[in-house]
Amino acid sequence: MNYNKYAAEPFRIKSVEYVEMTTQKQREERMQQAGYNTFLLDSKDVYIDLLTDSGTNAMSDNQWAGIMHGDEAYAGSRNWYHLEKTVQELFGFKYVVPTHQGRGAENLLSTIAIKPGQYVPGNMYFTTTRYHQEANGGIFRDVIVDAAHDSTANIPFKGNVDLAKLEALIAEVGAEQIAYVCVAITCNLAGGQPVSMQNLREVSALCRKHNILLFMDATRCVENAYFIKEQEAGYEQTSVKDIVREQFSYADGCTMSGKKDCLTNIGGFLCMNDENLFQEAKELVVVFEGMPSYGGMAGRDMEAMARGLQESVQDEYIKYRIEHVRYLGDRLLEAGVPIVEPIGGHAVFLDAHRFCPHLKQNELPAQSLAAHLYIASGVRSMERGIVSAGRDPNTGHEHVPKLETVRLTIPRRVYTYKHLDVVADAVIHLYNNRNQIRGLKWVYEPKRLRFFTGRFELM
Ligand code: PLI
Repeated sequence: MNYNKYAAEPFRIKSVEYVEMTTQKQREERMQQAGYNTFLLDSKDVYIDLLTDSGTNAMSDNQWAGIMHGDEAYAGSRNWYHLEKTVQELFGFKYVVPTHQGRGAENLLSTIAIKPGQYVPGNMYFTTTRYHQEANGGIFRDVIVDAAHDSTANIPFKGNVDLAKLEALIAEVGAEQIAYVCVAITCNLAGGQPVSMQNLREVSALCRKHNILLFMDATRCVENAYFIKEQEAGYEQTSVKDIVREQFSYADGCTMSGKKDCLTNIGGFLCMNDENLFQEAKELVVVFEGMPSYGGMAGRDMEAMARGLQESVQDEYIKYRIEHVRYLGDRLLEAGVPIVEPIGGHAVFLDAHRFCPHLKQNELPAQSLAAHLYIASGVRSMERGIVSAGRDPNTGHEHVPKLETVRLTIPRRVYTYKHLDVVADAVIHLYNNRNQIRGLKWVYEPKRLRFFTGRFELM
């Protein structure tokens, strides 16, 4: 393996956080106490935490300095104006509404834009996004390309919308029955797979032809932009900053979780160009989040986000970010471990179907694999398979996704390449002993977003 092909960190480390090591015996106990759900482990019991890249970013000295410039006024904070201006400049939308995190923005958008019984097509579901759509009477329809459901299809831009599927839905239900189209850039559950600029352009043209709104889930839009620069003809010389802005030029608005690409630990926002929608969102934000000049964020957090956004679009940072994740994936591929290919933006996804062929999907292979990886190594990961997919709210039937994965999610600017070696060695060791991984069964299934707090026991 050629280690030199991966970009080095474009920063140095000023502050460190010690983590505790545990023994395998301790971890067996902790995992059992946590009901074999990695969400229910205590952070102190985790050595390398790859549960999520959400809110787990390390901030820069410049962002920490911004924290001291927090203006904590209840209304009209100067940090809000800084954040609003930064988002308008980088994303190009007219209006911005702050929220406490991404799902706050999803709640506002779903409430104001969906009439019960309307469809919301999207490029594969995301848990909280679909929850809010369905809670407002919307019907989610997956219109992602088929290849996205196949972990072995190693082709670029697997997050793309299949235009034929979208056109067929419009013909089937009529444009007026579609609340809006939601395109996630990148697509998280497909493996952090990007959407090409050409696809965004085509989806936008189709939506405009039928007078349908197009909203993007901007959560990992900078990672998406880097893939476009790297892999889409004609963008090699374009800056990531310009690509980010072009992406959004095809949309009517976006929801954003500030906890990922914004390089902060909390926050989010909703953007749009339509003045009426903006008025409605502003009326509603005060009910759920707070004044339209903070939306659930502290002034200091808005300042950190404004500064983080500027840092996130620096070409050297985002190149390092993508290559850092790719390094872990390449190490696993080299050892023959089955993962979702190509390697996506924020995480490496283990393919639990191929990792644990001795387990059926109702034995919850990904949930069990995540639990066993923790027990073996202290590395925390997350199930992204049948447990996360949940149930259809109308029929009560379980969704059965083709992808049954464990996500090794890399926080931004937190772990070194050596940490990733520890993770790779642990996964490879477990893969070589995969027959010992036993199935799990439910002992407590929550009614909503069941993966967060569900409990299991070994079969
Ligand atoms: O966790 P929030 O509420 O700030 O954002 C919700 C959200 C929306 N869209 C997408 C694509 C996400 O990935 C997302 C949150 N993701 C989490 C928490 C994750 O672990 O992937």
